[in-house]
Amino acid sequence: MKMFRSAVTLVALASLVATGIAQDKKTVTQPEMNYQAGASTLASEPMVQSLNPKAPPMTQAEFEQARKIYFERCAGCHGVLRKGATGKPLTPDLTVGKGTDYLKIFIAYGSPAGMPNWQTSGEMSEKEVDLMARYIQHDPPQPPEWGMEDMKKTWKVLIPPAQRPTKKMNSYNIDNIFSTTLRDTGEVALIDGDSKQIINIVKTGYAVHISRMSASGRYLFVIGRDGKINMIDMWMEKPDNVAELRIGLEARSVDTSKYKGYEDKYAIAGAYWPPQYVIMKGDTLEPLKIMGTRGMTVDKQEYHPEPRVASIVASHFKPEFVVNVKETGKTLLVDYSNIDALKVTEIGTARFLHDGGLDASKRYFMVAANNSNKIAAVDLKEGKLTQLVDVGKIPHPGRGANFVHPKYGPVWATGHLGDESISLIGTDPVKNKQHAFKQVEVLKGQGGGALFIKTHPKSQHLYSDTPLNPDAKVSQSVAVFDIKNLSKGYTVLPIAEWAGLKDDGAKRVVQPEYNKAGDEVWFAVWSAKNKESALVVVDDKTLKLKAVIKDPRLITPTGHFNVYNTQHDVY
Ligand code: DHE
Repeated sequence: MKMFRSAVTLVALASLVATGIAQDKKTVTQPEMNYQAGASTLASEPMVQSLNPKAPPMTQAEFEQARKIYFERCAGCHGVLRKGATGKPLTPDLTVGKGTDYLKIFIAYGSPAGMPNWQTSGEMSEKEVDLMARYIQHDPPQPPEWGMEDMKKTWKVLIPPAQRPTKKMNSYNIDNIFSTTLRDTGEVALIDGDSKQIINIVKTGYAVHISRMSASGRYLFVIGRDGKINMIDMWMEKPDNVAELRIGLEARSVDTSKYKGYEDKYAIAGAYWPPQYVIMKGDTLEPLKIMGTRGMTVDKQEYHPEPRVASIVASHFKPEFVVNVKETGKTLLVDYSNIDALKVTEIGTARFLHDGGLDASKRYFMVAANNSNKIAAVDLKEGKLTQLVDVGKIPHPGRGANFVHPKYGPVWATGHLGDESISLIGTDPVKNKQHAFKQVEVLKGQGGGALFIKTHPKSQHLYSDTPLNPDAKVSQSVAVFDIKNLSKGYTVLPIAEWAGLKDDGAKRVVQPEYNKAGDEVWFAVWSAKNKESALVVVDDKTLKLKAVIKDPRLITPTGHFNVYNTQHDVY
């Protein structure tokens, strides 16, 4: 292995490499890179290794170490099989020709197109950079598949339906319970929204991504990053797990059937790896049907070997699940009325589909295609794409926010990771046809790095967080707009400061979430697991601090979901 010659040559080469690579790649912002680069749970999975004779030699131990780093740091952007997503493809046909020195510079210094500077930022040592430069010239090791047999081995019905309560056994106001992810401990905290007391800390998969309610509001479903679903019965004296199942090796989404006549009948979950979705029995999580998502992309119509399942929502118009496939850019309407003869309507939208939510009428699913800077509006009644709407850079709505705009009628809003804009899209094709599915107004928020935006039918405020903004002042506060007077601009609420935390954690303010009444807004103040975190509750009328929830068990709180609002898709 040649050693670097001098700092001067190195910098010159770095800039050459960076420019060359930037030319054939869209610019990606740093907040988005950091966001996508979350750890994959595949790092600990056994994989088959195939050594490419053209690639530089590596010992087995080096290969294993590099593989672990790859899945913890790189797979989120470059893909499990290194076919590329937000980041470039890194398959040996492309990397071997570039050579180790070139790749080392690229990894060490990053690129203006958004590749992080892993070595100069201090996140990787020179030795690790060398390891990674060699690793990506070898064939990507393939993680195992996860079929019915594997799934069934992980399936546990802890309390069978017949042994569960036949009526509510507690005195909680279930509608106002919050399910809060405790990201790094592999738990969720169930918090009584009325008393602000923790009801139970429930063991789950690692880093639960989202919580969703069954149609009846009795069962809570949470999915870990590691693909483990837990089903929690809210009727128990102390709500707790009644069933669990691992649907894949890495996952982000879960929902349950909500169409009339099918309430609580089925659950569905989508996996990042293997690329598949699974329909389960709604009361036991028994896996019934696995469907793969590998296939052709919407634009170039090329085969993609690992199209991850992003957001899933249950339709209120038909017995259908709306399954959004990231890398192929397709929205699937999965008809569950006969799962032995499953009908899937495939709607081409745009790449890469990520998160989204329903409009106020629940007829349209608004989903972010973050690599195309578009929102796709999918009509769940007619089963077709209504419009692709151009918005700001890298839209990221969470489930978005619905309100009646004084001028444009009903709108749905999204913030953006890549810029400070907040896009408002008209959603009423009946009374406000001229504004429907157009970006009718752009508000200026605090900055890029926005993840979640929220309002409530009873509120006249719109809240936008910015947890990934590089400026701590911005990531630790939230912007609030007055819906009746949007042109006035926003008010900043210093949520992290209000939390009064004892140490200097990141204190990122994440995800506004209303209580059932729509008069309180909850925020997570998220710091690392060895630092204090909290939940902060704001009075929506006065915009003043109402409560701070602190508890040594509230470690790394991120998403938090109010039972009633989640059950009824109120946002
Ligand atoms: Fe999320 C929603 C994927 C990083 C917190 N996130 C979603 C959804 C997807 C997704 C597909 C939509 C699910 C649905 O509606 O069915 N998230 C990803 C990623 O791939 C990504 C970029 C990187 C990763 O490695 O996971 C990522 N997400 C994050 C975070 O860093 C956050 C802030 C903390 C965490 O848990 O890691 C985070 N994501 C959330 C939350 C939601 C979410 C709280 C639900 C929002 C809602 O209102 O429904």
